Amino acid sequence: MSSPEDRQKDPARATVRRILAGRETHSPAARAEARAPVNIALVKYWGKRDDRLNLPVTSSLSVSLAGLDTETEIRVCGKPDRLELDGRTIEPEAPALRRLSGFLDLFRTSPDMAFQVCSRNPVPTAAGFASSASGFAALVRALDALFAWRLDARELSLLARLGSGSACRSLYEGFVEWHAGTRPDGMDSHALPLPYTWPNLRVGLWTVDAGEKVLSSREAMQRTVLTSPLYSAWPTTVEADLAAMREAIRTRAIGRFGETLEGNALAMHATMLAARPAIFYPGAGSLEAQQRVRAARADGLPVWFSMDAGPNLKLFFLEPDRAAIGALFPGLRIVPAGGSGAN
Ligand code: 2P0
Repeated sequence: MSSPEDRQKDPARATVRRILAGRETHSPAARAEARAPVNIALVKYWGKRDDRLNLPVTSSLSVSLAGLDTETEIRVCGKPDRLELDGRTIEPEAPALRRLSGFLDLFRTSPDMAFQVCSRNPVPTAAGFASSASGFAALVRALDALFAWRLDARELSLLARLGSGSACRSLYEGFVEWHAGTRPDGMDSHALPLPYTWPNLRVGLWTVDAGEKVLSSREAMQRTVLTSPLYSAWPTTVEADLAAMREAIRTRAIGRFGETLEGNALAMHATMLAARPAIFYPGAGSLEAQQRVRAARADGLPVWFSMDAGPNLKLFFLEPDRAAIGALFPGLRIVPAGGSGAN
């Protein structure tokens, strides 16, 4: 008889079976490696309609950060699974390794097959800089190489979603929309790139605290959906913000872009504040930095912030304002976003 955990995984196994149906089963290579970019949501994913398949309540829209990739190497080894993260060996019972093993269960071709995964993140792990997203995206690419499946980006996006919802967006560069889909089996819930670029868009990563977050976004999301009286307003907020954001990106309208992303992030945090018990990710340093952004804007500097499930800020602005913003936030890590391409 299958265990409760196995039954839980059933719908995820069904997704994997459907995607791999018709692919030749190759014996795995000895090792493979792959990379995938960090993505930051401009219109957030917050809440699931199915937590076994990571199916979201709403669509979401993100931008991938150029040159900020998680790099992952995978090897087949004897049991048990092993994980090395940023050069650190993870303890067998640690949540990160249990989660990884649960995901790898979907792909083992024999019961005693195990994997050794080494992953290197360009940003602090689990501090709200979205490293689980790039981590699972890099992992499914590495698995694809290891087993020589040759899946396309849509199929890889579907698989990455099973590991972590937002990972399905890290399969693409530039602006990306994760379409929520409507099917109960989730086969229409995957990301696709938007056909727009914005070459002088910049993101500044402002680290308030690089420590691990206290409450995982998985738990926070679930508690918000179940207990927050403000959650019922979230789907309509997202729908309006998605329309505004697509248009702002298409026309490169920085004011509308900034107002929409900042408003969406604050609305997401408002749903969490009203959860019982309340969820509050910002620390004193985050609130002070938010105030600095507002004051700069009042002085005429076009800069906006976003925040995820952690205390750190992401600042959005255009290249000509880089020096002014760097002076305001000394040591700010500035990266290009919005893809390359002709102006
Ligand atoms: C996002 N976040 O859209 C939102 C905004 C955090 C705040 O997606 O449970 O790690 O693995 O599907 O993807 C973080 O949640 O959650 C996240 P699971 P995930 O980027």
